[in-house]
Amino acid sequence: LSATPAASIAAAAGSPFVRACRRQTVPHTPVWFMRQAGRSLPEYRSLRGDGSILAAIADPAVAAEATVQPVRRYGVDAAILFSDIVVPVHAVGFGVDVVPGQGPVVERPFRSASDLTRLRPLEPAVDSPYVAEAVRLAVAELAPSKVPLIGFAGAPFTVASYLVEGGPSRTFARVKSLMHAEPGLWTALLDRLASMAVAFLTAQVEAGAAAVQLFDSWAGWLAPYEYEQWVLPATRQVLERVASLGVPTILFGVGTGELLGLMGGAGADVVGVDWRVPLDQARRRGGGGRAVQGNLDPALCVGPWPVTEAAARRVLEEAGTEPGHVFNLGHGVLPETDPGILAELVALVHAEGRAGVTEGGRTAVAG
Ligand code: 1CP
Repeated sequence: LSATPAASIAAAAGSPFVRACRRQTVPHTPVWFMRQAGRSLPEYRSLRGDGSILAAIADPAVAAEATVQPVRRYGVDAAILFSDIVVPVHAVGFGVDVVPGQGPVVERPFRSASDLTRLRPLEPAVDSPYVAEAVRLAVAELAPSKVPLIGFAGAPFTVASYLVEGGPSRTFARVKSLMHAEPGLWTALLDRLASMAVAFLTAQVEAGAAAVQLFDSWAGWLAPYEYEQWVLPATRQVLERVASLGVPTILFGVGTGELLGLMGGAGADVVGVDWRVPLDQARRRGGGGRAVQGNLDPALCVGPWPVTEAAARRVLEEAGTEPGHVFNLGHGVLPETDPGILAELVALVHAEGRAGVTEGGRTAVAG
């Protein structure tokens, strides 16, 4: 492990991905895919076998290899750490497991003030040292290709939704009830989760992550007033505290069309957008001043290729020519996706993307 974390972050500053996050000119539109490491890759399935995902995450060599696989396979412009949004709460012993085919499941859901005692502050070096180790291994592996690594955490609301609901939910009825009925307890819960997210992200950046994404996947199930009053303050707190680390920040959620103005003001450099809002409108709703990330419908990546191609060209058209577009899907890669289609998609985005793209990569990187 030669390069120091600070050196790898400095090197990443010239990458198309980091430059696009900062709305600088780029030699080509950068692209990566949420859930790019996963079941759509045969090499991932053979690496993982049938073991628990939390065990794979806790094995730095396995986690680093799963992180790097999609870069080799697809030629994407960024890797994302192989981990999960429930790792910090698992690491402090809240009692979370990740069940195959289902997702996070909580043994004793969060119901009352006494449950706060099960959410002590995260000490990454003690509670989850394998995360920083996986970052260091992946960053060392990626160094020759100069591909930056994205660290991530779950945003306070989305992590709270699993703790309160006890698992994946379609209605979010319990978590909304807690928020409305017990605002004091709700705020205390979100404060704890915000501090854990800051600690988790800081450890990843200190180990060499060159950008961070905050996943507020289920924020779109809230009305704007609920988001503004009960979710945005804790989210903003995470983003503001992480901003001092000096790496770009991305805030993403699904179904957030009505929240994009609020999310644009949360403090992230980049706002992630799902497929429901065309990127030109998303840029306006985000209030300007932010880069956008997205937003090809993952369902249209299942193929056939002409379907994917036409939809991807539409996204590139809507992204326009202003700097500040990171191409991605509107949510995670579906397991049934053909890896060959994603590889073709990367080539198409590199050839046809126009947002902030200057002729000749060298002048672009100097600009
Ligand atoms: O055993 C398995 O393979 C289960 C599938 C799986 C994987 C591959 C889970 C369970 N987590 C992960 C890894 C993971 N999780 C990554 C790294 C892989 C990559 O992106 O390349 C990331 C970024 C996450 C983040 C995550 N976990 C989110 C935010 C992203 C999103 O999809 O919105 C969420 C909501 C989770 C919870 C979770 N973990 C796993 C599942 C199936 C779910 C979703 C459950 C639900 O629908 O509520």
